[in-house]
Amino acid sequence: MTAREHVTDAIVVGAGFAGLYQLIRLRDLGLDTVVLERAPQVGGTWYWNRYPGARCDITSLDYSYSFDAELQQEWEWSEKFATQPEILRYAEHVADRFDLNRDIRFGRAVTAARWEEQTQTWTVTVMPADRWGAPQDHSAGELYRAKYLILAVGNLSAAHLPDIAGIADFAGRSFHSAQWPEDGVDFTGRRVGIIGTGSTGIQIIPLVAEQAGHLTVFHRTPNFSLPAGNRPLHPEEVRERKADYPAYRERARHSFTGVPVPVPTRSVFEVTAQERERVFEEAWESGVYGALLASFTDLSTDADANELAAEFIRRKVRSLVEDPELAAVLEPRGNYFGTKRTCLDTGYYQTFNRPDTTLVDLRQEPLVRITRTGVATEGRHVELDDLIFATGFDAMTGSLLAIDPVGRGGLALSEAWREGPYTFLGLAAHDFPNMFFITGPGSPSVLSNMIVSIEQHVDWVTGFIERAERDGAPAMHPTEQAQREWMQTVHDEAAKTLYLHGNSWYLGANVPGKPRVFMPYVGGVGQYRDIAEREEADGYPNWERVA
Ligand code: NA7
Repeated sequence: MTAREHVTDAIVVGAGFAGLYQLIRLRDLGLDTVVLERAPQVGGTWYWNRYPGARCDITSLDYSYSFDAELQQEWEWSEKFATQPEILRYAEHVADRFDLNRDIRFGRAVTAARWEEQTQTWTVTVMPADRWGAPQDHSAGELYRAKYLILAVGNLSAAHLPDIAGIADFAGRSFHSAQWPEDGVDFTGRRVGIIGTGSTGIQIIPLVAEQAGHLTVFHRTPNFSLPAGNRPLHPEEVRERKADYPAYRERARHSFTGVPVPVPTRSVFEVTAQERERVFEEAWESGVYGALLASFTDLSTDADANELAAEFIRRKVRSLVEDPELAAVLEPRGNYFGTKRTCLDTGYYQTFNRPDTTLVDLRQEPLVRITRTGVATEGRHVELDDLIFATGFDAMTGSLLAIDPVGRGGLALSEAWREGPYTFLGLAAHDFPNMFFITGPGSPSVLSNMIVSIEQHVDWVTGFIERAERDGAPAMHPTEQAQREWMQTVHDEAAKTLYLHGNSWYLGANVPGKPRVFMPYVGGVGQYRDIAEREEADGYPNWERVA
């Protein structure tokens, strides 16, 4: 391969919300920056996840950038929870408004990154991407070289297709939720099957049920889902929020999840059963991410307290699903409430009251194989025209390890992370100088309002680079000790909670063979921000120059 080479100061991988903001901030520093993006346009996860019903589970007035006062005043959200097309339009608006596209190379899949000891730069290999973002045409590769490499590749961007026997045999149409055709899919009159009832499946199911001739849901673990209570935004509430934005955003930055819900002060055991019910009911109705889990101090830490909330939700499911046998399948069990990301739905449970929707309980009749014409379980064969996989992601590490950067001494990230990810603050890794993660493992990002975390990480990394540039741009990485201690902190924070007991993608539990390590920092975005700011104020004591 004779590759063309481009030299810049910084390379950002990914043009989602993290990459876009990082480009803006690096331009502020006067650095020549290029963004490499495998999709044909900006948006990241909001470009790929175009399945029916795709929405954010954080309210639109929260899930938006705060860095520019005019931007947040001028943009108008239409609903409490924005749809994927609206969020994508917002990303496009930001790209236009700040003239970002001129520094973004679209349709480029990054296939490798290597630290060159001699020149103290990163060399990144890029191939043209196919319509799903995969590299193609290896003869047309390019090389990019820069002092700084920032991986803004997202946490939920490596689609996971389970290893089910016969998966390639299916002769009908099949779709993964995160690789949805750009022009949509018409299911009218068709026999559709869906595997996966996480946040994604729970959004897809009610809409496909409405359109399909018949929908069969292959259901394994029942998740906790709360009503989103979605609705158009009232002009008055928008006006109020916009007037209060500076103070509100500041509260969000120092809150636990990046959404400033009231901090609980009471144990669930301190109140009467009547009061408990009232508080749970209010949180259930609020449609605010994290509200029910944060309604008492001990729901995430005490198994008995958690069970009270879990049982409240099971009662709700029983009241929403008419057939008691179906309700029993759907009642969330097997994980503590909140240890997997709680789903928000619009009419999910009610969908199972439809005569044209069938629920197949894979715990009673395990899935045997996919055939040419449908899905076989131990109990039946379901004939299908279309099959949807809402089976999630190789989360948090999947898209980083797909690039598998090679750092000092030829050390590959996959080797350094053989037993699970090691980072300092989720922002950088020892032996990978001048390379940064935005929302990396070890940061609170996936437990938070992602945009609040993204802005914090990008600002921090920008501050770090600004200081490095002032100091003559030395190659820096976090010390091995700091990294070890941070991962211990991440584990210790999780061990105070019930999170370690959930079979979640936070733990890598959804991908066979993945190291079972709890990856996000659960101490909250406010506490995390304090730690990161102290590191900066103290002059980065946990970093060292590479020799
Ligand atoms: P999730 O939450 O990882 O859900 C994946 C779903 O797919 C879940 O119901 C799984 O069941 C199911 N699954 C996966 N493999 C299989 C097999 N082999 N057989 C049957 N069922 C299977 O992914 P989502 O896309 O819904 O959500 C990811 C995040 O995106 C979400 O947390 C939000 O933050 C946004 P299981 O639970 O493993 O029994």
